[in-house]
Amino acid sequence: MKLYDMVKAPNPRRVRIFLAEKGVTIETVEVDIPGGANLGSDYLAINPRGVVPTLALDDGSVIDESIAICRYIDALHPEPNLFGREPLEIARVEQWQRRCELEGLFNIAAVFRNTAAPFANRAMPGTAPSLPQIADMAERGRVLTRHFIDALEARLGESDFVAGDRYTVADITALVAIDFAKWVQIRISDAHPNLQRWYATVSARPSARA
Ligand SMILES: N[C@@H](CCC(=O)N[C@@H](CS)C(=O)NCC(=O)O)C(=O)O
Repeated sequence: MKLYDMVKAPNPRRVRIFLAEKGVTIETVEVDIPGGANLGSDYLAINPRGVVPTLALDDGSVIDESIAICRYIDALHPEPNLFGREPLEIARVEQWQRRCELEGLFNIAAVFRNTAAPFANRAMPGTAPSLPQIADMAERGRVLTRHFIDALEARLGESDFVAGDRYTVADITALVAIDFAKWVQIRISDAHPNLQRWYATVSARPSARA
C-alpha cells in the first residue's frame, strides 16, 4: 500500500493526521504539485484524476478521496474510534465532518485557487477543465469562510470538540481547514475564544505535526 502525498497540501494532511491518530504507518510518495508532477503521465497512470491524496493498494485498486481513504484505514484498524460509535454520535461526526469539508475547506480552496498566481487557469484541481480565476468567487469564498468560522465558534461553545465531547475525524477536517484559512489571511482571533481553546488542544496532539 502506498499513499501519494504532498506535505504542504491540506487534503493529504487530513489523511496523515488520521493515520497518526490510528498509529498506522504507510509508505508515502511525495507528489510535486507546484512542479506539475500530478499532471504528468506517470502519476495520471496511477490516478487519472490527478489529485492527492491517493491510496494505491497492492492489488492495483486506487482510492482518491481523503475521507474514503480514512474510511478504508478505519475498516482495517477500527481503534481508536474516530467516526463515532453510537447512532447519534456517528450522525454528529458525519454532519460536522461534512460541514467542515463543504463549508470550510471548499470555500477556503475557492479563495486560494481563485487568487493564487500559480493557479491562473487552474481554478479547479487535477485534470478538471482549465478554468480562469474569478475574483467574485474568491470574494464569495471569503464571506462563506468567515461564516463557517463563526458557525464553528458557536458549535465549540456547546461542546469540547467539533462533533461532541471527544476528538473525531470532524476535528481533523476542522483543524486542517483553520490552518488552510491562514493561506488566504483568514485567522481566528480573540473574537473566537471557543475556537482558540479548541485549536490549542487539537494542535497540541502529536498527530497535528503529521
Ligand atoms: N475532495 C478531495 C480533494 C483533493 C484535492 O483537491 N487535492 C489537492 C491538494 S489539497 C490536489 O490534488 N491538487 C492538485 C492540483 O492543484 O492540481 C479530497 O478530499 O481528497
